[in-house]
Order: sequence, then C-alpha cells, then structure tokens
Amino acid sequence: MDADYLPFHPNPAKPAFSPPPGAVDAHCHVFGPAEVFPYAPERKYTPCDAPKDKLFALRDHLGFARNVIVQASCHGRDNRALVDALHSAGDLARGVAVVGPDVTDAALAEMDAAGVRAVRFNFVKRLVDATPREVFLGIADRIATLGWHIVVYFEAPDLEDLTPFLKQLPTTVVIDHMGRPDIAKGVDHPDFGRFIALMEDPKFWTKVSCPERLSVTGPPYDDVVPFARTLVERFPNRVLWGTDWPHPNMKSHAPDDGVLVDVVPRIAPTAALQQRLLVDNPMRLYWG
Ligand code: 0GY
Repeated sequence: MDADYLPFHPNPAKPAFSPPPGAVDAHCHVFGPAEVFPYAPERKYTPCDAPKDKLFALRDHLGFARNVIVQASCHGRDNRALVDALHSAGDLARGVAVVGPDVTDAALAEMDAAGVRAVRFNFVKRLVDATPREVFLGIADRIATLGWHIVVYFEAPDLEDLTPFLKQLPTTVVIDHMGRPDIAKGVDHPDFGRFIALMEDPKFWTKVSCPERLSVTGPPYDDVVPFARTLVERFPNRVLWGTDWPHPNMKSHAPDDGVLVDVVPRIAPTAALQQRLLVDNPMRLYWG
C-alpha cells in the first residue's frame, strides 16, 4: 500500500537546543504497521507506516522524555495502534483517542487505563466526513466524567462558526496547531486577533506546533515564529508543543524533526517559558 505523500525524514538532525529534563512531545502519531493495525476504510489518505518503536527512538534522539500520541484520521475510530503504543510506553506516554457515539463505557475505561486522557474532534474537511455537533456534545459529556479533555482540529476560516460550540464544551479544550492561521496575513491580522481573543478564555489551550505545515517560506520557519511566540508569551501556562511526527500529508518537504526542535527556543526564548511549554503544562494536563 503506497502512501499518498512524502515519507518522514529518515535521519533527523540532533537539535542544537537541549530540551529541559522531562520534556514532552505533546503531538505525535503512530501509524500501523498496516499488517497489524490496518488503516480505516473511510480514511482520506494512506500514510507511511510509522510504528511505535520508531516514535520512541525519535523521542530519545531528540532529547525528549515523554509523548502524547494523538489518534489520526487514517486510523478512524479504531484506537488499537494507539492503545498498543501506550501499553508499550508505560508511564512515558499518554493518548488522545477518537471515538464515536456508540463507544461503550467498558471501552472508555480500557482506554483510560492505558493512558488515554482526551478525545479529538476533527473539523478539517479534507481529513474527515462531518460529525453532527450534537454527537460531539454527547461524547463530550461522557468523557468529561472520566476527567478527560477535548482536543480540536480546525482551520482558521472555520473559527468564527465554531466558536459558540467550542465555548459550550464542558471540559478544557486544546486547539491543534494554533488554529491553523494563514501565516501570509501576518500576526497582526484580525483573524489571528480572533484566535487570541478566544484564548483569553482560560478553558482554551493551544499547541504551538506545525510550523512545517503553516510556513510559506519553509525551513527554518521564520514566518511562523511570531505567531507561536505571541501565544507562548501571552498564555505561558496554556501552551503545548509537539513534533507532529510522522507528518502526515506533508507534500512540500519532509520536515527534519531536529530543525523543528530548534524552533522551540525562538518561540519560547527563556528557560522559564521552555520549562512551562515542554514540561509543566503537558505534565499538568496529561499526567496530573
Ligand atoms: C496532524 C495533521 C494532519 C492530519 C491529521 O488526523 C489526521 O489525519 O491530524 C493534517 O493532515 O493536517 O495533526 O497530524
């Protein structure tokens, strides 16, 4: 089965930046291997296999201690590859699952025991068929009782329409990839202002991740730095960072994860900000 996009970087550089002890890569995926954990029939793309042992080797190579593994759309609602990786990682990983309204309480309890701490609601139209909002609200009420939170993935043009729904959700809400701003518009554009206004509500967190997807200029992603740095400095206790390895759907280039880690000191310029971004915040949310 051939992947629809570039394979992940085979040999990422050792970053110049040393993450603080206990650093968490709070957004990454495991894919397959397909012969053990087949991809979902309803998927919108076919990924390259990116199994757990490769993820753990990358974690060690980059100087990180822990992972938050996020269920991606290519595995649909079949969280077996995720749960298997969590079991292998022991206390060194937590998970974000994708479930439907038919998920049983027993399945939720099993995922909780494995280390799942959130569900992901995906609104990106090229990745998933739409789910009615009442369905998401029903799932939200059920996972709230487990103490889980909600991770949402959407693109900037959908923010205005989604805002009332997001505010209605009963848990902490983590927004993937800064709400995917249009970097070409610049950091002072009202669209990014709308995202910052949403973040003023303390229920919202965001991942200052994915410069490789958002950048117009490419590596080392200078054009994305002001967006992420603004969020880190303004909301230092509600930001997370992740590699997004193995970078599904990247067609422009296969990002070097070492180069991505070297973006961190540019968006979190002090040791205190780095400690919150990479250690304190993810530990509070996923290991607290
Ligand atoms: C990401 C981004 C992407 C894919 C998914 O669930 C997914 O398939 O999240 C993307 O293509 O933007 O966060 O890894």
